[in-house]
Amino acid sequence: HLEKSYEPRDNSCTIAIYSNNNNNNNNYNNNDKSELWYPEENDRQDPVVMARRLGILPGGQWKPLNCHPLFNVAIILPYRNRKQQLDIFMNYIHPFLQQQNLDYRIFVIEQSPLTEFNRAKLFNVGFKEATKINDFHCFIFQDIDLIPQNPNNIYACTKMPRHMSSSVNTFRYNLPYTGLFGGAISLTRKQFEKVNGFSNIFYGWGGEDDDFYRRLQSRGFKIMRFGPNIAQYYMLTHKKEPPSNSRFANLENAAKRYDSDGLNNLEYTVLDHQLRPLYSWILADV
Ligand code: NGS
Repeated sequence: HLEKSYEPRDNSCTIAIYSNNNNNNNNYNNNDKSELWYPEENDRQDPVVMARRLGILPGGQWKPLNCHPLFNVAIILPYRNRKQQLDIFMNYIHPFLQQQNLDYRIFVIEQSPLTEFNRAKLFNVGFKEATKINDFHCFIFQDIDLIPQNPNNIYACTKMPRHMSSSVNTFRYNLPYTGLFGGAISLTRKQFEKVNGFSNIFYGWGGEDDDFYRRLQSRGFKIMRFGPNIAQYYMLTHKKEPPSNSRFANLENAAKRYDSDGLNNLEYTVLDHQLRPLYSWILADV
């Protein structure tokens, strides 16, 4: 069900499927941790050294050179004030994406201080800015505290929007509720545009992902998930944010805002940007 970004050719890259999946058995096997990665909180490398070693171009871009990639992906990461987690994430994600033979680029969208964090709006900003740079076919919107553990969890798009992180260690690898669409998700550019992106009004913690799920439903999208053995993530530990007071009120009138609140009324200022060794950094006032 993968949506290819490029026409397949004779020398198209293959997608490696790893051994713990070869038995065609999608039943979750709690004991089979053979291919799973467990991040260490000290796993960090010098970014310049890492970029050189892995052949990553400035701004966190890479594509395979020995075969023709099939997938062209922008990874959008909202960010503020979590330097250590960002380092750990970069340390794991580049080798992970390279194993999958993707043509990818990583964007870190940092929110300027003073206003409350607005995860959803930062995703919209990342989408807009990435789209200016390149004709990305597929977008991954994800939090930096989530490390994908199974190399088969491909960072590409599917025919329907995909919830990628349905199996997280902090939920004992169970999905807490069917409508959860937070953590890590993938959508094609077209799918994202069709729902007018995320709502811009969710300042503070919670609800923005639920709103987005309803947007998808209202536009007739069914979401998909890979099996729980593939969709496994390890969440880096941090203090829980207090939930926002406005989130339920915002959700209540969600349906009225789908067409007027999102990509089409997005306002922000880019205060600064840099091509850092492992990612493109954008500082935005939202
Ligand atoms: C719901 C939140 C979502 C959030 C989910 C999981 O209650 O935004 O919990 O959160 N919805 C509202 O607050 C309305 S988690 O346990 O992963 O921190 O994504």
